[in-house]
Amino acid sequence: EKDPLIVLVTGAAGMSFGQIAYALFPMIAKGAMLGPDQPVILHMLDIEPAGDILKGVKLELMDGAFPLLKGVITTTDVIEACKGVDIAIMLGGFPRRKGMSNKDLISKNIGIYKAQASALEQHADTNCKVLVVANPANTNALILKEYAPSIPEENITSLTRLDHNRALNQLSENLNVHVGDVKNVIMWGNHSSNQYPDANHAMVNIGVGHKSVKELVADDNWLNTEFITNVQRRGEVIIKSRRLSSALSAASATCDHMRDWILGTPKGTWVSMGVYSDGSYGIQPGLIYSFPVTCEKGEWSIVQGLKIDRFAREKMDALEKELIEEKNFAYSCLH
Ligand code: NAX
Repeated sequence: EKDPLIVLVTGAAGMSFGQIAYALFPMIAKGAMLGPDQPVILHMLDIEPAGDILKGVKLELMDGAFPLLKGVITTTDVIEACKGVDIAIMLGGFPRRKGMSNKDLISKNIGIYKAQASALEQHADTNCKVLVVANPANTNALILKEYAPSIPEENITSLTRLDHNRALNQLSENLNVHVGDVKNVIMWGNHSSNQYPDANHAMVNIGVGHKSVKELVADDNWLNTEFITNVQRRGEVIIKSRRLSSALSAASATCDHMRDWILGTPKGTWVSMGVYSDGSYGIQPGLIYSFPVTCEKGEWSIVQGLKIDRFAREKMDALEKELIEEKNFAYSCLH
């Protein structure tokens, strides 16, 4: 049997907004994140007022009698939470209240990400892999990187997989094909209300090979209009109807992100991840920017050489600009 991996989940009580953690734990405990033969130990961190809730969730996890789950620690102490961690899923953060701008949110989250980054740097495994989900996810990841300089920069990523999966679903509905037969959309840049799903390179499995989405779609214009707004607004639609924000789809996307990163992407398939920009596609190095990536043996690499049309270029640049502004603002609060 493999040695267990220690998985930290922050925001583990899922106290208010959508409660992603509550949907995520059974997935992790059943092997959906790290594979059906990989035992795990969970470290659940939340803030003091959520301490009791954490204990309740732990009781339920114990009652799940999951064969892969080798231990559960609930804590409100960031250092205890980070000890020996192999994988860190950052769901915790200051929640966006009505009327709060992105800047307000960034300034509220800086202190939190600074403390958690230092604790990870000092107490986690040296090769710890980090996924930031809490918003603003790209910039939170950047702050984390800033305060955990000894964690390799390629180990710090942010989530755009939920948007990626939503885009796959939109294409599948429009083309009336199964979502499992659609691949290679791209989320470029920032997880924000201006997010850009790009289907220019997306493919559909038609049984005897693949056809491009562009070839199959009845109205070419749809890809640059409704398709984009449908993906952008999906979160709001879900909040209206569920009265809570997306949780099971966010948890599933979180598992997809980590599983593909650690166990590898299928041949011929790429996924979207917020990663440290190396200047690919002319994007400023040093931003956490979402790119199409393939993964092998626990390492991601950015898919190179895709042809970018003018429409996509403008969107990519606008999202880069947004991230530069967030970065500059965050750094002005730091230094
Ligand atoms: P919840 O409000 O249900 O849970 C967040 C938890 O974080 C709460 O239990 C809270 O007590 C805790 N927390 C706050 N400060 C903390 C700290 N300093 N240390 C540890 N825990 C702390 O939110 P949920 O719906 O689970 O969403 C979690 C985060 O994911 C939010 O920031 C949300 O905006 C973000 N999302 C990001 C997505 C993405 O695609 N990147 C999509 C889903 C999600 O909306």
